[in-house]
Amino acid sequence: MSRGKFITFEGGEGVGKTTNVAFVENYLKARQIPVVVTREPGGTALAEKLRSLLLDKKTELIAEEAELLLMFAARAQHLKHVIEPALARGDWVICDRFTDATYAYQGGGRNMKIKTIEWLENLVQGNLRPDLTLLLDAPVRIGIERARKRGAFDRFESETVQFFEDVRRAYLLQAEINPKRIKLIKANQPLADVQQIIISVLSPLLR
Ligand code: T5A
Repeated sequence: MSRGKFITFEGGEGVGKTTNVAFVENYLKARQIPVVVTREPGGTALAEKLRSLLLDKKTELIAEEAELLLMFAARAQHLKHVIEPALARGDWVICDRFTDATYAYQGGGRNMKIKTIEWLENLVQGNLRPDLTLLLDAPVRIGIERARKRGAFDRFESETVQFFEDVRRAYLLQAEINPKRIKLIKANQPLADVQQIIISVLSPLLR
């Protein structure tokens, strides 16, 4: 049994990650590929509790260091109990956000040191990195408009436009640093066109 592939979706608020995670899930299932769909922060009972704390606007003011550590605490649980076992049994894992989000939000948005994030990444993940990351990119305004239609904002969605500009810049930098792994896809085009590009990016992994 060969190891499964690990695919992550990334991007700012409302760019279409969840929509396209479902699209790829159906696309792979139609090809008889066993798929586990999951998300971060979250994916296990404990990690989902941490997600609720992290997203809840009513949680006490969270120190930046605590936010960073809670993201990696949730990730450690998720890797150990969901992602690693799934990949080991040959399933593909599609994850809605992963560590690039930490570089973007805690690194870019909160200005935490990249070296610290790298250190935690190595501690929690060892050598594990996604096989493919689909970075959906759109102007901040478009993502916020799409997310707004969904209703009340969570703790992150309530941040300033400047915060999201910083997040976007950090994501684009991640793509520049990791051009083999991260495929940048323009998300401000019709969904059918976005999904056509996603299929073309996925196809080398299917061979
Ligand atoms: N976080 C997370 C960190 O700070 N650090 C970390 O390490 C991690 C892992 C998680 C929050 O946690 C933070 C970042 C986040 O703020 P989340 O729920 O995963 O939150 O992230 P959100 O971005 O809030 O998720 P959204 O559901 O808002 O955005 P999606 O999933 O990108 O967007 P989606 O698919 O729900 O689409 C939004 C709307 O747009 C439409 C869809 O139909 C939907 O209505 N749409 C399009 N419309 C037109 N054209 C297209 N091409 C479209 N694509 C989608």
